[in-house]
Amino acid sequence: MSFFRFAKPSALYVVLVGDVGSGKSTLVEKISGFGGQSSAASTSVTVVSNLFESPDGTVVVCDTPGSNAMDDQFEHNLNIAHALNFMPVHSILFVIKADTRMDNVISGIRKYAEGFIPEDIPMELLGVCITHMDTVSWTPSDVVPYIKNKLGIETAIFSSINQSGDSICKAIRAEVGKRAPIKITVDGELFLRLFRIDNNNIKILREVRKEVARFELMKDEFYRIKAAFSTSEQMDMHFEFQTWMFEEIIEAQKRLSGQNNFTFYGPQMACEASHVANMTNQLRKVLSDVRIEAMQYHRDVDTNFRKCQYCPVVWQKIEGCDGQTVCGKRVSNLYDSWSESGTISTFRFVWNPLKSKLQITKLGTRNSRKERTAGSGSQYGGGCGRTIEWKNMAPVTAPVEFNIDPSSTKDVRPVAFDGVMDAFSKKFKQALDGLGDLKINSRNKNKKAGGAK
Ligand SMILES: Nc1nc2c(ncn2[C@@H]2O[C@H](COP(=O)(O)OP(=O)(O)OP(=O)(O)O)[C@@H](O)[C@H]2O)c(=O)[nH]1
Ligand SMILES: [Mg+2]
Repeated sequence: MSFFRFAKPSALYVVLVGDVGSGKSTLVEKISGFGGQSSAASTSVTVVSNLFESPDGTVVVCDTPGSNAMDDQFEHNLNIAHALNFMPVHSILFVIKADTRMDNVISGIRKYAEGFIPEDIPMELLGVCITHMDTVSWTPSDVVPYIKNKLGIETAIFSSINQSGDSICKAIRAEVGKRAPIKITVDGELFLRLFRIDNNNIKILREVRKEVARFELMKDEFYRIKAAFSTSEQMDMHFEFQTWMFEEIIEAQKRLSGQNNFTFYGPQMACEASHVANMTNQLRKVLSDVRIEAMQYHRDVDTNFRKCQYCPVVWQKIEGCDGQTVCGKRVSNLYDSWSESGTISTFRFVWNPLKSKLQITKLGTRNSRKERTAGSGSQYGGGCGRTIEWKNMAPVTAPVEFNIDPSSTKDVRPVAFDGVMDAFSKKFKQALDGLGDLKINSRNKNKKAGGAK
């Protein structure tokens, strides 16, 4: 007999994910004392997410369907998303079966960790649980240094067939008990970033690889060509190049969709969108490298923000001295501090697919000082016009928009054209709502029964 109940506010919430047959349901049986969840079947046995509480209420664990199933991948991953959204998560434990060769386990974990982009999911949430430890001769201490130091995964738990649920709970408490849970909201966009639901179509996957290789090459070519330009030109070039790369991702998305006649309609929609999203994730990693490099140009800029003594306007000192100026006298962009002549170079980037060469042409220069006054609205561009002095201005915390990681690639949508993303998000939300509320299965009769949320 089971009861549905609220989770204790102090309960640790752990979501188990992993391949078919890796031992997720067996772990859940041990932790909760509920039987009948696991199976030796070759196809995924668990098809929806199920929540269970440990007898002492300290751990709530979620059993999810195998994420690599051949069929129903969308439904399986939808159920995992449902579990992640349920309540703030302490850990997403990747359950992996121990293999005689330790290397195979490590590469399995590496693939899992590399599948995520840190800005999509907080990395501290990712953990691993290696099951079937009774079938191998190596021990946890052989593998923990790799997991924690090399792969940067902080949480590692081990289990074997005869291990008690109590000792697994104890390990979970020890590994994630000190951490605050993190609220995750998987919407259509995050779903496509986190999960793959492609159909292993070799032709499509080959084209994806080609696009990624081309992107890598563009980046390498850029760094090679850039070296021949002056420092200030290099900086202007770098910022323009990352904008061009951003646009090229959308072009690559269109190419992949066109070559494979994707319609983003009907039952194939999720799979097609996932192919594009998978490619996009890989291209984002390349773009992120370029943006991280671009950040270097900001490093000498004084990023302190200070408030005008007379009006609510906040200023960032980008150039000039500590002496007097006028509130509202602004530089319109950061380039000025490097550009001695007050000009910004502009470039054109063209990729030659036949020669696999990038061509960069300098188009000319714009006068940045002219732009500075144009279009500023009022005479003092938003300031009060009174005389201010940096040393007299109160420091303030940077406005939210300045705290955004400049290397972030979240602005790249998984499918960025023709309203596909919005259509997918709508479908995703409908499907998620259709799953209804999740409930926590509990054996503990002494505690008040209730709904899940
Ligand atoms: N020897 C051994 N067998 C295990 C261990 N954990 C699980 N198994 C067996 O592996 C098989 C699959 O386990 P499940 O727990 O059903 O796997 P699952 O991850 O829930 O699989 P799906 O629901 O299909 O995704 C069962 O026959 C379990 O008895 C373990 O630590 N050692
Ligand atoms: Mg299962």
